[in-house]
Amino acid sequence: MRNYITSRICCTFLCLLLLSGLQAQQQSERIRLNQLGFYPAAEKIAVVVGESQGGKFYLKTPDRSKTVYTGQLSQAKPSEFSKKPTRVADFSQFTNAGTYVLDIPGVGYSYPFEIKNEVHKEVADASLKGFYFIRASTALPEKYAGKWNRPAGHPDNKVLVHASAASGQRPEGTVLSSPRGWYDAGDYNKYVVNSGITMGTLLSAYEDFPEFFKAQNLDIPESGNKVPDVLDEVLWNLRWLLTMQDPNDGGVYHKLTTANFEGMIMPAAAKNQRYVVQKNTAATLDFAAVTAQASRVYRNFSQEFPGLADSCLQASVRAWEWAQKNPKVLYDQNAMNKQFEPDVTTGAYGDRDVSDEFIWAAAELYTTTKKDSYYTAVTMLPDALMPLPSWPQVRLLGYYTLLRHENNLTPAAQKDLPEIKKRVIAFANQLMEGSAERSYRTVMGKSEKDYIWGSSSVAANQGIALIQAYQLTGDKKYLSGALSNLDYLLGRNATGYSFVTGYGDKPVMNPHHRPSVADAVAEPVPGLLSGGPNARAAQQDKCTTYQSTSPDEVFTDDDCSYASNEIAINWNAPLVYLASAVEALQAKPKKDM
Ligand code: G3I
Ligand code: 9MR
Repeated sequence: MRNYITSRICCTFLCLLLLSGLQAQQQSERIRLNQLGFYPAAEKIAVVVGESQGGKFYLKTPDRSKTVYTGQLSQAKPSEFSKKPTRVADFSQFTNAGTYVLDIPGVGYSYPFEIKNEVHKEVADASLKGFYFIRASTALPEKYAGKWNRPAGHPDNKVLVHASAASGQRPEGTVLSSPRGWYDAGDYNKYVVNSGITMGTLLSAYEDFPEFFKAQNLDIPESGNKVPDVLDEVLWNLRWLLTMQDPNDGGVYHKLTTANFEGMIMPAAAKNQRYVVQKNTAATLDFAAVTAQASRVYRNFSQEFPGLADSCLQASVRAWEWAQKNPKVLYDQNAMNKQFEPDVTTGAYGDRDVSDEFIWAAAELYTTTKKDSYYTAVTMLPDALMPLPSWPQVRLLGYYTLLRHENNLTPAAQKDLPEIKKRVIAFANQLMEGSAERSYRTVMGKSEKDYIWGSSSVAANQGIALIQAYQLTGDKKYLSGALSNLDYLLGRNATGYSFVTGYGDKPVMNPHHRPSVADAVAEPVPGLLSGGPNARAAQQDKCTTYQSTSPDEVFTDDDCSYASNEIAINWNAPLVYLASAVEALQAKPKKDM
């Protein structure tokens, strides 16, 4: 009996000890890392945020029974924006494939993550498949869309010409058919300007890494034809885009939209009248750029798509000519609403400077046709600025294209190429500056200005610029920099979220995305990139659930938050580029990653 009691006491004591041990070490969201994992030979960084005692960290098997690597946490350092203490755990030296957790005494242990080749393959595929999920004018059958299947919405075969877009041949109220395309974002409208950079980015991803995309299978209805899925997907939007040009004069409508945003309903339930609105120079030039690039790319698939490349080029040239005649027609929604009925209150995408759109369109038309007249029609290097690509800033898309085709250009461009190359590398160096000393060790976050509406696309577009520099120089520091921003998007950031729906242990769950809100599925539509922290988000969308005012933390995983947690095609496209590029490059690196 005494033995029994003693053993019960011992057992209880042991259990308590074990329990208290377990309580002390719990999974901790304070350990910020790429929640998917790392390539074996790449840099591997985690950041501990908040007070911690420092000392050693342990890389362990997921059950924490075995330690495979021990390292030293860095000195504490205040985060640049919130001033919270941060420490870095760098375990880059450990290269063995497997699944692990980081165990940090006094803090807890991390989400499990993998070290393996192709660690970003699934997210690269999913981010492109995200475009399939936001196709307009079609049903998504279960076979391809799984539990996110839905009936068709927005046939867009009875779209009206808005008063702002009326012309002699197409007076107000003319009925047009303009089906297909992708929904822009959390809303259901289709905007030419934003389609421009999106398609340009996806087509450039294909032009830069064709082998990667040729091997990809997204399980979309067109998979299995002889065309890479990325080009099938882009074609869904291209077919729509081509209908946005007025065949009578070559000008391009700004957008296809309802007068006001629809409610948070499914596509099939959204029945409000849709319009095409005012032609303008930015939309027309973005159209010219993309159709010129498409002509070049789809020319290699002329058996599958007879006539497509020629139609694209013809459309591009006509758009270019319209813009030459109408170089300063800006889209000003407020001014438009003073003049025409009904008022249009959906996304404005109003760009006040179209000089970069001229550069991009000229670069694409020139590269496709090799006609010097396009190149010389613009000042290709008007100043030393290198603005990061975004929907109103497309100059660099033109530069990237010229560099990509450098061996196949005429002397007109050849003379500028060394300077353009120099500027892209200098721009990459500028982006890299200070990233090794920054608390999160990412290129993203150098300035508060990185945290704008759609900041995730800032991180992804910085990544693309760094990939360009890597392609030009072969210097692996640029590739590491690009990867640091992918790490940022997948969890190594001040919010602790993976910004890609469906990927990571703590992914965003409640994006401002109508189907994700309105369907009966708990999980949001997968593969979509949330906009991310935005210093001014609270003022912009008036959501009341923000927890912080630190620019890198102004984010709320709440569907009220369109200024920090919407999704959008021009954010997903650079994610596709970045994730696909690092995958392609790790499979066939110029040097070790
Ligand atoms: O141009 C100024 C710049 O001069 C200034 O330095 C900077 C400081 O923040 O602001 C710049 O303007 C910003 C503009 O984007 C251009 O980047 C505005 O403040 C900012 O409010 C604006 O946000 C845009 C937002 O629509 C509101 O118009 C986002 O870029 C854009 O991605 C977003 O797009 C919406 C569509 O309208 C509708 N569909 C959904 C989509 C995603 O949210
Ligand atoms: O849903 C809209 C989103 O796509 C836009 O980015 C955002 C800003 O233009 O506007 C959202 O719509 C909101 C509207 O502006 C104000 N009323 C509430 C709407 C959605 O909840």
